[in-house]
Amino acid sequence: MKEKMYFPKNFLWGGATSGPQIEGSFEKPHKNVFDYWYEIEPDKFFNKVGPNVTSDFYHNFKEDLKLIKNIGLNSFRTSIQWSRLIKNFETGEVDEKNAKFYSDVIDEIIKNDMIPIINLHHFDLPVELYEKYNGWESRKVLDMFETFAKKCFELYGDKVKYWTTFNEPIVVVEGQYLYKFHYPCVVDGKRAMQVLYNLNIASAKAIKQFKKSDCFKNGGKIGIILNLTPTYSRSNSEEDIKASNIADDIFNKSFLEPATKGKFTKSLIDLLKENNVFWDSESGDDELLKENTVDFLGINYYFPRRIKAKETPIENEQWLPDNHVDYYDMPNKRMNPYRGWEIYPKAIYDIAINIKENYNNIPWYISENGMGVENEERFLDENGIIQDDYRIEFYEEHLKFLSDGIKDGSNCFGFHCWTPIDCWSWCNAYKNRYGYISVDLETQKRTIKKSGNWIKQFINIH
Ligand code: BGP
Repeated sequence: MKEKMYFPKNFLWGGATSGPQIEGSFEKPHKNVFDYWYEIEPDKFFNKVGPNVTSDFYHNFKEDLKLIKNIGLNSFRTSIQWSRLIKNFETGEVDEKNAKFYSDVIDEIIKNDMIPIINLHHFDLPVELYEKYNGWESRKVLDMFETFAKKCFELYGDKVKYWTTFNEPIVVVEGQYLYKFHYPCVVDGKRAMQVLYNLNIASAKAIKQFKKSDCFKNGGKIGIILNLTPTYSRSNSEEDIKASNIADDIFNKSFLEPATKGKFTKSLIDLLKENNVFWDSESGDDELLKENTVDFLGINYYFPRRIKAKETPIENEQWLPDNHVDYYDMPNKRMNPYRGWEIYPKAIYDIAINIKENYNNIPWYISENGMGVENEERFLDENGIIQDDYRIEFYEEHLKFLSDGIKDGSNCFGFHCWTPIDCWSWCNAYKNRYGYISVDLETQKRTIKKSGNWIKQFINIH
């Protein structure tokens, strides 16, 4: 018999998505970097499907939220698109129609007895802020982000109690400045490290505004969502461990430490200084970081990071993180072949214990976990229901390790799937589907998959 899993009372069972991945770009006053990239290079997107319509949440949100509630979820995360809400980035003047749209969405989440978690940035920098000011490289853009955050707290702080500043900020650094999967696809280690620093400052600035807001005074909480990809060293050799510590410093601790402890690790600072890629800062930044740490963490977990000492020649003329580390292709690892990501559920337990032991057991939740699979129509049964048993198995295994972490004292308050309803996935568009509920792109028809019925039951008995 399977051991019973344990999840505390009032656990948040939910699902996550983001504005740019569901809404469609209807009626937006500005374009974000993905809207623009699709316009100039549609070939970069799977089957040339762009962000224009996505799952059309803009028009369907009432029905969608009802469906999500109907599969038993009690909380829901989405993001407010900066490029949708704000008309004038300098003054923070809002687009009234879109301000009402987000207000209606939040009301509807609450009406369906779900707790809204609202995120402020999900890879969706307004493109003109890149073209005019170099985006996240510029302090001016950080100030504009602070203005946007303040506006959001003013507009919706009376209804939304859980806020997050950024989703996976390290992915912005990776995508825009290192590995070319977000527009403008720059490869520049020094600029990447400046952006890494600036995003931490932007998050602290938003938190500073939050702490001045009525929402905070009334008990609201603010966090950040990090894809803490646990780093595993190939062996215990000194060289492998050194490389894996460097990867951990650059890709995990670079946001985790400032967000929770208000400062960067000394080892990261030393590494960047030694390599002449240390960032520029302004006076007052250290205090800003120190005074504006998060109340909680959202952790997105998909796959582990396996590292070995650098063996391949360094091909770059400039400094890049990969000059220090090689990725270790572990034999016999379990893979999700569609997304190309390793499946390793135990990492969730390791995350739980790491937070407990090294981060003061700060409240946290799994803000994304899920399995993207291509061509799910293969699994349609005679009633037109996708039999996604692989997804059920994936979730059961991950939840088992989460439950173990909670039993061992980790302060986890929720589990959100990625994602309740199939949505658009950046350059992969609709290639891999993640939802408990499928979307037919031709008709926009929604159908609950087998996993949607499973999660409802699972929540019921836990
Ligand atoms: C996370 C992002 C999501 C989502 C998810 C699935 O990193 O926060 O936006 O897209 O990954 O990944 P993908 O869409 O690349 O398959």
